[in-house]
Amino acid sequence: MWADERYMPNCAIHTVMLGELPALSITHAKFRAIIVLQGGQLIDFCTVKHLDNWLWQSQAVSFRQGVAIRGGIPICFPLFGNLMDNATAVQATFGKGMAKHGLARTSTWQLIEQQLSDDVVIVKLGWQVPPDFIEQYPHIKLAATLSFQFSENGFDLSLESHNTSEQTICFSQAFHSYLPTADICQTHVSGFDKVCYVDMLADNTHAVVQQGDINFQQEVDRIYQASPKILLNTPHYQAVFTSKNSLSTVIWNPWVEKSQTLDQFLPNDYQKMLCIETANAGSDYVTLKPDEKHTLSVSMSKDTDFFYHPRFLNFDLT
Ligand code: TA6
Repeated sequence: MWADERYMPNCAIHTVMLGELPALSITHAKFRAIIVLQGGQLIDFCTVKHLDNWLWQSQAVSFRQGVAIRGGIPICFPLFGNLMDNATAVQATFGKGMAKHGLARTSTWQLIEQQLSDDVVIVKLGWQVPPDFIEQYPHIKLAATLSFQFSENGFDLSLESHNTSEQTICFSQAFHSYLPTADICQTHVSGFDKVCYVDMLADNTHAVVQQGDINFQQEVDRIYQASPKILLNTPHYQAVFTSKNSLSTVIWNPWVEKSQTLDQFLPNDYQKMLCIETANAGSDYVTLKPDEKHTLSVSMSKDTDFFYHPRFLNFDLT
């Protein structure tokens, strides 16, 4: 039974200002979350059991209008990465001029729905398509809704895209999730054994096969061609990620040299973060005919029993 926040003093959604940007601060007896309306970007989430921020943000982070925020979960949409690294169908949809990682992460999202209960909070945001997008692509009409569901077990995030134009649209996308670690050298990502990936740092784009866990001893920027259930192992916590309607996963750590080129990124930040990005990216993309919809989702939980359960090895439990 859903309740209104007036009857639930422990549970509330308030608008706060972070630098130049308005954000939704969600307080609940069992969890906390902060979503910046620019980019619809979840930058902070914790539960009573796991009180540290589950998401990483740089100490050099800044909250400025029109500038992508370094941390949390930036939404890359309707393009992941540089246009030229995308499939030709995506390039043909947008032509030249689409900004790296798309426009959604720097556009404003508007609160369209909120539901508060004893156990969960649901927040839905609608994408305000920026005027320069409408001007540049008058023939492309893409509506998008972001849905967050928070609970004491973790959170679910989904991005629904709806093609409201009269032509087919091909786009790429990612939840560019920044995650904290106490030490990147002792951090391992499981779930990708024998999965092919494209190394974005190599000259060629031939797929390489992953052997065992993903470890970090240098810059890593890879598009894995699958979205398995993922276990993140760090020295101070473990987390499980499950996704739907994603056929690729990006794993990224900039290491030393690349760090120096990044905005809002301190020299040693690379030691304390990594990105696990639920995506449709690289050779993978979404095709929507007129009036079709697609929903990309990810869930993050620190209940790792699920990952180790024997049934997990053989069945898709999602
Ligand atoms: O997801 C990995 C990546 O595409 C990298 O190549 C890297 O440059 C990164 O995203 C961050 O991009 P940004 O535009 O936020 O600096």
